Amino acid sequence: MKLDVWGVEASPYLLKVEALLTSRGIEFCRLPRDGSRWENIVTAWRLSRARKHRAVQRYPAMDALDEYPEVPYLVVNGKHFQYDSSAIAAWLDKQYPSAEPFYPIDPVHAFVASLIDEAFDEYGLYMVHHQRWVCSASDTAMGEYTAAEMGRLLPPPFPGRVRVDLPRRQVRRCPYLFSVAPDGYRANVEPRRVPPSRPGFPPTHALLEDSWRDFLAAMETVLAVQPYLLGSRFTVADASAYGQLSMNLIDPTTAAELQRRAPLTYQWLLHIRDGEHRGSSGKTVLSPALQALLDIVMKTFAPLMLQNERAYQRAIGDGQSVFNEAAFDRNLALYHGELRGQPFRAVVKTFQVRVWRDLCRAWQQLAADDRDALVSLLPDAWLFAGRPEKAGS
Ligand SMILES: N[C@@H](CCC(=O)N[C@@H](CS)C(=O)NCC(=O)O)C(=O)O
Repeated sequence: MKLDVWGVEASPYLLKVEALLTSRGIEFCRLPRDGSRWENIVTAWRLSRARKHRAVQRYPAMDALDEYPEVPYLVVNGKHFQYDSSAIAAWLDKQYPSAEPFYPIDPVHAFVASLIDEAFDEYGLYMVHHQRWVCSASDTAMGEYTAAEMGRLLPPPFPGRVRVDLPRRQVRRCPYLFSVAPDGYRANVEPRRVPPSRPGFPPTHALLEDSWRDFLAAMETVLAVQPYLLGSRFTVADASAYGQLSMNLIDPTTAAELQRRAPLTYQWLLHIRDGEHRGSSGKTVLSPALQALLDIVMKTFAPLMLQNERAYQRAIGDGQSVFNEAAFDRNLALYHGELRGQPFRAVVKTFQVRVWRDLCRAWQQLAADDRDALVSLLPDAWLFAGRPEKAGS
């Protein structure tokens, strides 16, 4: 079987999928960067046709709550496509059976691995997107990287447009990705690169910056005592933490701050980027050093997902049928919430409903003893049981 990835350096999920493949010693090419123009054109055409016919698969099954992303995709034998980085990890575990799977065999460890994986995918993304377009606004190299990669697919003058237009688009999308500037926010960049505020939306810059610092401090605590989040071997939790945090390695201001604040994490990101995690092995463990990471996950990701789920229920009850970015752009399916004592306003995201339901289902499927063991590690574990207590406090 021939595996390739379709995506760009700027995508944290692409970096995650690459780290998974490398960890298993699977050879692959990154398209379009490493493909010939012809191979890239054929793959782009096949992918767009597969997306149109809903033939892109998510392992083990598609879910109506999911949306196809722009990137990344796993390309199987040049013509079949898989999406969703977490599902790809599960698919790799099935296709390339290993005694040391990305999803640990121990159900408690597997639950924690999924929780960390999804926390980085859904909340970590907001922190690192904010780092790129707000904290590294004046020096991110995202536009240059993506233009160079897309230049392997598109002829001039399109890559030049990508370099200029894509950063503007990503800055415009900051509020959709939870980063809302205070009114009158200024930055030393061209007007279309100034991170936007949005009427009626409380500012969230401080919330996202505090969260990023807390996640990094928690990573440092774990990496001071062990090589990976669940012990001596690389799991889906590491893949996701790596994907999100290493996205900022091409954002000089953030990369320098990351190295200063979290030197162990910075070295760890380079170690995985350079493929040195390949073949890591050993039993998974839940070490006490993981506590700070679990605490911050339960203070940010979990209450956000619960509030999104509840807003989804209300919106469905009101007859709403448009969600995600399409709704955000039309001021539909919005809700007010609170995270770490800070108010926010967001749009209902159906793919996050799916993520949260999967986690809650996994929680329910744990044996009662296993759940009890986790309750002492996960503050507010009741959130997974969906009891009607107050969320976001
Ligand atoms: N759940 C997906 C998420 C992928 C994703 O969100 N990709 C981003 C780019 S990194 C995307 O396509 N965003 C929509 C866009 O840019 O239009 C995964 O884990 O692979």
